[in-house]
Amino acid sequence: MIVHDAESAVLETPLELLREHLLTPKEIMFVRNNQLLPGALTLSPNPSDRWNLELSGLVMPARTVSLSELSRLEQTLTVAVLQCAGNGRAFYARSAMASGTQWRRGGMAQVSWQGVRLRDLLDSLDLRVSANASFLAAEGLDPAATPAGDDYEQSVPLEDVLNTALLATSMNGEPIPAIHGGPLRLVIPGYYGSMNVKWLSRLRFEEGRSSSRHHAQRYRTFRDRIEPGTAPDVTEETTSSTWHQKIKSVIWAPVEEERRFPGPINIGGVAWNDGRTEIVAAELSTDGGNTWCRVNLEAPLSPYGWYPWHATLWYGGNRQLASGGTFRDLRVRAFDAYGRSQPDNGSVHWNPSGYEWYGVDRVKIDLH
Ligand SMILES: Nc1nc2c(c(=O)[nH]1)N[C@H]1C(S)=C(S)[C@@H](COP(=O)(O)O)O[C@H]1N2
Ligand SMILES: [Mo]
Repeated sequence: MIVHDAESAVLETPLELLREHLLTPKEIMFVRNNQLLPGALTLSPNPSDRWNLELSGLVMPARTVSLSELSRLEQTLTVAVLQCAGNGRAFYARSAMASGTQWRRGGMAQVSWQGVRLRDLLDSLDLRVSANASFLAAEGLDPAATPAGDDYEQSVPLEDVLNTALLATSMNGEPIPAIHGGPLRLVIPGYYGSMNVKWLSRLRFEEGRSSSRHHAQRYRTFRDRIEPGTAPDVTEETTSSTWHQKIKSVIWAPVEEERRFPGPINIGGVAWNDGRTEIVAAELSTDGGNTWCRVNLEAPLSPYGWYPWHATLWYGGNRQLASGGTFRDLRVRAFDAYGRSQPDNGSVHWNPSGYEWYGVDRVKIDLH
């Protein structure tokens, strides 16, 4: 793993490992903790048999739900891409460096989650949510990083997630590992990783959004274009939360600066988005973006999953290069059914914290 922070555990998956699996095994799955956790980061802050999920706010009656109660309710299985909103942040440095972990492409994973859909939980426990409740606030049990710091909490639009959000207890067919939020995690397929609150302890149904710094100040992008390197004030009017994942594709083979010799070169990667609109095509350029051709796109395991794509480039060799080698610029971009794609220059969406990078992916390979 690429260790960005060993103390709190911020770990990125190298592409050479990520591309080996359709479902990312827990052993190589990226980790992003905002807090310092006790127990060497591998222990759940509370044992499963004493875990309670508190449901409060604009819901009647307010109550707690134990894990064994959850396990008796109807279970739903979903495959989804979990991606840190900061994945790709390092590429913003092409215009100005954004602050935070310099993730490249490996701050993501595709896993299967199992749990109880929020809608099913409310229906089967006969809970009534007030019509005034527009947001769902989710709180994790991890302590704030400093005594005065805010708890990790996020809110999401209730209506939008009611049928998709999962109170997940299993990942890839086994109990969710503690480091990934076990025993209970809020999983919102299609949403950025930051909204998938680990060690879920409380869900509040509310009229407004969470005032936690992690929600109100962090994990936001500016609605209008801002000058790279500047940091305008963050207000509710000028910024949006990192909720729905933007359409994105990456090249994960070959990897950056990989050396290739005459013969076929297998190029491949994945494309994905928020799962609300089908991805219909991906295009590859082998000449730095001048010309593009369609690549083979495979169906995803779920609308929220990766669409694998691949192409073969024939490299005939070039005697003039025999000694030195030369770089070839590969680029990929995906399109959804609405025709939406990725910006050629991802930095047009520059923001101080470097969230939601979804620029055309570029990889240089070294031809010999
Ligand atoms: N309680 C809690 N949930 C959290 C976080 C956290 O620090 N605390 N980090 C979030 C962020 S920013 C990301 S990208 C994902 C990372 O999930 P993973 O560690 O399972 O890969 O968890 C999210 N959920
Ligand atoms: Mo994240």
